[in-house]
Amino acid sequence: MVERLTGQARHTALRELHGWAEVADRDAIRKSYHFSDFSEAWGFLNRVALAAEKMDHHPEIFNVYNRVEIILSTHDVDGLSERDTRLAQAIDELAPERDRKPPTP
Ligand code: H2B
Repeated sequence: MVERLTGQARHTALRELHGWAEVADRDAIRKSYHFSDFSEAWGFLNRVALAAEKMDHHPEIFNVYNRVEIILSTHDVDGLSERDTRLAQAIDELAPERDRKPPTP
């Protein structure tokens, strides 16, 4: 059973992410990625699609040429859940290094 992320668990889960921000008008998180061209952006989206399908959790994807915005939220709870933060981590692993969390020294 998936639950909406609240309180300390939510705070901790969001702190673990890099570059993801809470959406202002709904319970969701968003991040923008930038690529050198459309082909690179679409290559990334192909990998995101495969990861999402494997996790049975599906992002909202917005693409304009070399820009990609991804919004994550869980329909089943009408808000943010651990499924979103898990997918956010997985997406970041597919992203260019500049868009990932810097390694801890
Ligand atoms: N994706 C998202 N973003 N939220 C969901 O609640 C969700 C999903 N539910 N993908 C999944 C599929 C559900 O419909 C299936 C049956 O597991």
